[in-house]
Amino acid sequence: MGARVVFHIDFDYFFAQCEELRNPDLKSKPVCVCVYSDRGGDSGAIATANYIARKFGVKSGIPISFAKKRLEDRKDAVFLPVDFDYYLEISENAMSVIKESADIFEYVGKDEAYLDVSNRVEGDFNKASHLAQQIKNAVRDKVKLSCSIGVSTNKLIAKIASDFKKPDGLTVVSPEKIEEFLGQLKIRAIPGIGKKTEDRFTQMNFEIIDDLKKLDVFTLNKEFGRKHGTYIFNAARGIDTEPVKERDPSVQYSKITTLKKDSKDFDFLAENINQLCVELHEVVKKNNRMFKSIGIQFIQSDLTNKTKSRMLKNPTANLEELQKNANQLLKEALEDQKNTIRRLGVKVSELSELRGQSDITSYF
Ligand code: DGT
Ligand code: CA
Ligand code: CA
Repeated sequence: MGARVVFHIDFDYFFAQCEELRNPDLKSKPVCVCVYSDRGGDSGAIATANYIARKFGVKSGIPISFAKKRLEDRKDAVFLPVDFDYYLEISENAMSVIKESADIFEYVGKDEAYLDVSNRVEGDFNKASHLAQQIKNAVRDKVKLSCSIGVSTNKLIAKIASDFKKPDGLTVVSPEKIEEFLGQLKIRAIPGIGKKTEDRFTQMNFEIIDDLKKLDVFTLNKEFGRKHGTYIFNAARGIDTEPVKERDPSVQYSKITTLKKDSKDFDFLAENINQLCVELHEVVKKNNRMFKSIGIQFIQSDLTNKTKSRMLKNPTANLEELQKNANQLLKEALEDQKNTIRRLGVKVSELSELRGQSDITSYF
């Protein structure tokens, strides 16, 4: 087997860039995309922000009120609510452009994908570099979106490389450059190394990936457990054998809401579930899909998660059937429920295409 050539493609400041796309006036302003909780006011968190807003310290996950504080001096700052359906539409358009250039296409999420292109570039990193540039151009021309691409011999290094130069980056790490490229990076550049692991290494006076090579696999396993330890050992050396696996976009649709009050009362929750089903059904209908699996999700007052799902005998696109099943799942899930519930969600998966305009109306 020749050298693998793997791309990781990640759309830049994705939700915020989508907002700029439909309103180009936003491009010169700080833009924050917000997940408002239904509790009113500015309660909620920032999903993402464009690079102008990031200069002021706004980033994913911080409370909306913090972001407003940080952008106090920018009277032109814009705060918008998330519009997932619209982002999904842009994502699907961009993904279908990208897909054409892949031997194997693995959808990861709305804004990222892996491509195996080993065959079509014949293992040649010069050709790979050209192909990556072509993809960036095509996505820009056809969808008006900028993305960053990492190119290397496996998924791990490709992912690290796509993040290396952002936005609008292209980083090619050919086999002979891997050691040099990885060695100088901060340890947290390795995906899966969070704040906790990073802090442990800081205590040992380790800062860059080269420092990690001083530790043998036994020491790492003892410190972080066998799975994580071995992963870190291999990652520091750029070793990753995970294949790019064919996976298509839109494996599921979901809707989630923050309840007006924390509760475990069936009637109150059922009312919310039914409304979520209506909204979810709209998305399913718009995307011309049927679903075979239905699930519900609780985020409980202590922020722990609980899910329950079931598989139907046959795919359907019917709202009543969705509501009936979601209600049954709710009843079952509440049987041994101790905590009250803060957020409630419904999802459908095992999607298939609903073909033919004529039978759409009869199905819905
Ligand atoms: P970048 O760094 O230019 O790739 O920026 P993004 O915004 O594309 O960041 P990324 O790739 O980490 O995340 C993709 C999308 O996922 C982002 O546009 C919004 C969403 N997202 C990321 N982090 C969070 C978060 O902490 N909370 C919520 N609600 N959404 C998030
Ligand atoms: Ca991104
Ligand atoms: Ca991403």
